[in-house]
Amino acid sequence: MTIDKSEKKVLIVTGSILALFVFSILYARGKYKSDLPECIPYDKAYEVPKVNKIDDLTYQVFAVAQMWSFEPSQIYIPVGSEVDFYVTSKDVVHGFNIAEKNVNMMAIYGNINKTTVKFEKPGVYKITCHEYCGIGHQSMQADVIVNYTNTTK
Ligand SMILES: [Cu+2]
Repeated sequence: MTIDKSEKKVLIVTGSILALFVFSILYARGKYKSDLPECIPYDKAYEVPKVNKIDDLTYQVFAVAQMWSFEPSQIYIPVGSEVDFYVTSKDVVHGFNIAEKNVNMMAIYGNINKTTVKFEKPGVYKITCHEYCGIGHQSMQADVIVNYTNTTK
């Protein structure tokens, strides 16, 4: 059994493209420390928006998206904090993107997505919805305000 020359070429090209894709994923994972958001078991407690202070530089944020806002809408944390975001939605599917941070998650009803972000530089980091969710979509924003010591409850 022989393989046609042109079939051989197609196999080589396809194999090279696949290898390039796999390499790109591994490279991005290493260089940009990209990670998949964690999916954790659903619990009604996550539907109550809040900021929990674990210690001076460790916080938990229960972020709740709903048409058309995020709660809490202002999150105050000191510089150098590490924040665990637990994201859910009360209605439709929303997006959860934090500017300048490698966070691009979905907020889904009945689901909790978790990610951890470290804020090393002071500033205001915008959280926006990047999944079209209706007429008020463009006004869905919240702020992570870094370099303050008081926290929203
Ligand atoms: Cu939206």
